[in-house]
Amino acid sequence: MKYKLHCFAQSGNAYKAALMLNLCSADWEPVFVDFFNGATRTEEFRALNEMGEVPTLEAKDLTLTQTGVILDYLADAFEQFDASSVPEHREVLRWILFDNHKLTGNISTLRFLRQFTTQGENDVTAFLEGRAKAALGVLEKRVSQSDFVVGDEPTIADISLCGYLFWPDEIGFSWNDYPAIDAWLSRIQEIPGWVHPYELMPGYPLDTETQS
Ligand SMILES: N[C@@H](CCC(=O)N[C@@H](CS)C(=O)NCC(=O)O)C(=O)O
Repeated sequence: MKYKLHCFAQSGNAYKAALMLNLCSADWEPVFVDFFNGATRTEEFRALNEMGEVPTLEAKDLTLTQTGVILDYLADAFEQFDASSVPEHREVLRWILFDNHKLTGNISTLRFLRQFTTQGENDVTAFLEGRAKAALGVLEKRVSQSDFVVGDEPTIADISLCGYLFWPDEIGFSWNDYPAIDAWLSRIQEIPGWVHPYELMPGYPLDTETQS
């Protein structure tokens, strides 16, 4: 197996890397990380990734972390979903950084609080919802202007930005409120090799979900 991806089904960050591998028809296998039982905080995992995060990608002679870096590496390796010029590459990176900071950064935490804790709605969820909606507004405008985020072909910017967006119910959003995002997500789903995160990575359903 050429690539091992340390991941778990509920991670939209890990999904970005898993989806890219699948869309590129890569020879890869998932390695389950038991995040909900603290696996990312163990010394063993920290020896693999000092940041204690998935996705962590093991290739033949290197270990990569951070979705933006992994996506950029894979785009290079497979010559797919890459930018077609240096200025376009800069644009792709610009959207990946926006995603990490403003979209995924807020939406992942909001979903975690709503879906995987019992704390209910509070000032923190209200704050995160406001930030997530502001970022979605930016994305909505962008994908109403072109088929994909950077031009008319899908790039790793799209793969990054869509990481958490196939769980609208779990986040508490409806794509009816974001028609351009809705259409853009459909275009991504039409790319050969697209698979929903819960089918692509191990660990779904959670034990607690099975019991309920
Ligand atoms: N900026 C990182 C974010 C990765 C991240 O936050 N991963 C979460 C799972 S979605 C994680 O592994 N958290 C481990 C922990 O909090 O212990 C990336 O893009 O790869």
